[in-house]
Amino acid sequence: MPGPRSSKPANETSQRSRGMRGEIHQISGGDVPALTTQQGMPVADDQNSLRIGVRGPVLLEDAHLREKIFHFDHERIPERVVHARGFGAHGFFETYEPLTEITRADIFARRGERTPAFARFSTVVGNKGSPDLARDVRGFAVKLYTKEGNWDIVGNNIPVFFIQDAIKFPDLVHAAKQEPDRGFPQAATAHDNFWDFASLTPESTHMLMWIMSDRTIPRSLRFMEGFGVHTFRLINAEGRSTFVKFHWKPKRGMQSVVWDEAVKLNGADADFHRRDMWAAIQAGDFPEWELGLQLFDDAFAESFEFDVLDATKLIPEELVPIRRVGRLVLDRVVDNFFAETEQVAFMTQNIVPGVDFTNDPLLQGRNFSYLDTQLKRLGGPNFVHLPINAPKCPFAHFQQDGHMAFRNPKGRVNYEPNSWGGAAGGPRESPQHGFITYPAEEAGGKLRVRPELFADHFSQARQFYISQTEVEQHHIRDAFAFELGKVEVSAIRLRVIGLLLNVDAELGTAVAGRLGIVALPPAAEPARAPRTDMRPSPSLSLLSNPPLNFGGRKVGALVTDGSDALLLKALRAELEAEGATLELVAPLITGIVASDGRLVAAHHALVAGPSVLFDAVAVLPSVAGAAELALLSAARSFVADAFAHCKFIAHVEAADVIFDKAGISTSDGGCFALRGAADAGPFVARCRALRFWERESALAPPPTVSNGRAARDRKRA
Ligand code: HDE
Repeated sequence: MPGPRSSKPANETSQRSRGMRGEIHQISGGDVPALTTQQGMPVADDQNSLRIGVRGPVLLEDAHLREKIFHFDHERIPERVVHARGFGAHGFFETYEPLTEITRADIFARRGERTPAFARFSTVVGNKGSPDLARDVRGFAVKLYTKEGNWDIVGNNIPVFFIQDAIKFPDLVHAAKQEPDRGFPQAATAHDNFWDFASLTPESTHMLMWIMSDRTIPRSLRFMEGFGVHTFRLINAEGRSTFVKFHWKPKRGMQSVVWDEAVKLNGADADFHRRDMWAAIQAGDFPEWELGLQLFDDAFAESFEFDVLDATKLIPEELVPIRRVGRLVLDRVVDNFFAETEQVAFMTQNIVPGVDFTNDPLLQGRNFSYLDTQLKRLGGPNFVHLPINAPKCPFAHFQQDGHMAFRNPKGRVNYEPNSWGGAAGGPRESPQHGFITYPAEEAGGKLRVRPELFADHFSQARQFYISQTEVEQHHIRDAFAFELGKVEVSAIRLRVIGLLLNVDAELGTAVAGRLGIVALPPAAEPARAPRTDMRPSPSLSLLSNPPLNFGGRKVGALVTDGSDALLLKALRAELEAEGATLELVAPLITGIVASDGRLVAAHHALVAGPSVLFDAVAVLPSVAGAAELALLSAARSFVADAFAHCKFIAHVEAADVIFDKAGISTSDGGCFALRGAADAGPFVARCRALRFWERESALAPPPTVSNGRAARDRKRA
C-alpha cells in the first residue's frame, strides 16, 4: 500500500534520478569502458538501489548492491602488528662487479646486471594512519627478484636492535605500542610502559642511544642509511662461508630534522615522507642507495670484542671497512598502494643460494615469525601468487589448492617421486643449482642461556655517544629529557638514569638535571663491566658525514606581489643546477605578480606552507608586501621557525620588517643578505652545509638543576 507521502508526484523523483544519471554521463562521456559487476555484467544504474515503487523497501534481489557493499565491508586486511605505516616503490639493483669469490648468489654473478627490486620503508610503532615524523626506527625492507628466487633483506635504518632474543619481541612491541587500557599514545615511545620495559632490559641501552638520536627523525626516507642488522653468511661455489653485514648507503647523503621541526611537520604534513618520496620519483630524481658489505671471517669473529651473533652490537666501519658492491635505484611509484605496498610480504627466510643465516637468536626467531604474519594478513597460503610477491624467475613445485589458488600446476602429476618421466614428470630437485645449507657444526645441550659476551650492554652505547658531535649529543640529551618527561612514575625515570650513568656519567647527570632529579640514583649494576677504552667511530655520526651537495633538497621562498623576478629566476636556476628545487610560498595560493608584471603561481599559500617543509628559506617580499606580511603570525612563524631550526635564511633588505617583528636578528652566519641575482649562487653553496648549527649553541640553554645546589634550594623552599 502506498503511504500518504508516496502520493508526491512520481515524476519529481524520477526526474531527479534521471537528472543524476544525466550528469554522470556528462562527466564520463567519450569512449570509456562500461562499468560492470565483478562478474562482468554491464551496470545500467550505479546511483539507485532496486526498490518497490518510488519510496518503497529495497529488494534483496539487488545483487549489484549486495556485491558492492559486501566487497566494501571486506576492504581491510589486518594491518602489520609492527611497521604498519609504510611506503613502497619499485626499482632495480645493479651489480657493480662479480663477487663469485665470495658468493655463488646469482645476483652477484655478472657486472652491470639489473635485478628488479621493491623497497618498503616504514615506521615501527605507529598504526597505519600515524604521522610520518614520529620519533621511531624506520623499516628498510628490500625484495630482490633474483633469477634464483626472491631475496628479502628486511632491515632497519639503525644497525642494532633493542633485544637479543626473539622471545622478548612480543614484550618489547607491547610495551612500545599504545598502552592497552587507554589506546594511547600511539606512534610514540614517550610513555611509561616503554620506558619501564627498557629500563628493566639493559640490553636495550645501545638501541636507546640510537633512537634518542636524530636518526629516528629523518628528513627524508631518501636520506637515511639501511642495515640488515644481523650477521649473515655468504657462501661461494666451493662452499666456503664468509660472514657479512649488509648496509645501504644513501646517494644523497644522510640528513635528519630537529625535534621541534618533526613535531610541527606532523601537523603541517602528516605524509611528509610519503610525499617526498613520491615527488622525487615522479620528478625523475630517483632515490638511490649503494649496497655495502662488511665481510669478515671466523678468525675476526673469534677475536672481535663482542659477539657477532648479538643484534645489539655492530661492527664499526673503521674496523671492518664497507665494500660497495651495487646500487639500488627506486624509479617507479606503485600503480596501486594496496596491491603493492600493503600486500607485499617480506620474509627474512627468503634467501637464495649463496646466502645463509647465522645462529643470531633474533634472526632465528624472525625466520619463524614472518610466515605466520603473512598467513594472518593475507588470509591464506597462496600469498606468493600475488604479483608483488611472486618471483620473476621461473618456478615449479607441487604445492597446490588452498584459498585463492590461481596458479595451480598444470598436468596430471602433482607428487614426487613419480615415474612419469620427462616433462610430464614435472620438476625435480637439483643438487647442482639448488640451495644447500652451510654445514655449520653444532653441538651442545638444550639450554635457555645467552652467550657470555651478550652481557656487555653498555660499551657500544658509550661508543655511539662519544662518536657524536656536540650538537648531536645535545639532541640526544633533549630527546631523553622529552621522553622521560612524559613518564609519570619517577622510579622508571630513575632506572633509566641508572642505565645512562653506565654509558657516560655526563650524559646521565645532564639528563637527570633536565628532569629535575635532585639526588642521582646509583648506576645500574652491569652484568659485565662496561669498557671505557672504546674509541670513537666517526661513521656513527650523521653530522660528521655530510652530503656532498644540496641535491634533492628544497628551498621555500616567501614572496609577495612585486617580488624581484630576476632574483627568483636566478635562485631557481642555481638550485636546479644543484639538483635542488625552489617552491614559492605566497599570501594567496593563486600566486603573485612579480616585479616584471608576470603572474607567478605559488606552490603553497602561506597558511599552509610553514618553513618546516623546507631545508632552507629565502624571504623575498617587496617593500609593500613585507609590511603586510609583518602583520601576519604565519609569516613571523615562517622566519622564526626557520631560524630556530638552524636553517640557512636568505633575505632581501625589504624583509627586515618581518624579522624585526619576529624578534630575530639576521646578523649570524646562517643568514644571507641577497643584494641581487648574483648572490643566489653563493647562497645555494652555503646551503650545502644543510644547517647552521652554531646558532643552536647561541640559543638559550635548556632549564636544568645542578644536583647539589637544587637539593639545597628545595630544602630551603
Ligand atoms: Fe620485524 N616483523 N620482527 N624486525 N620487521 C615484521 O612482519 C619480527 C625485527 C622489520 O615493510 C612483521 O610482515 C620478530 C628486526 C621490517 O612489510 C612481523 C622480530 C628488524 C618489517 C615481524 C622482529 C625487523 C618487519 C610484521 C624479533 C630489523 C616491515 C608485519 C625476533 C633488522 C616489513 C610483517 C614490511 C615486520 C616480526 C625484529 C625489521 C610481525 C618476531 C631486528 C623492516 O612478522
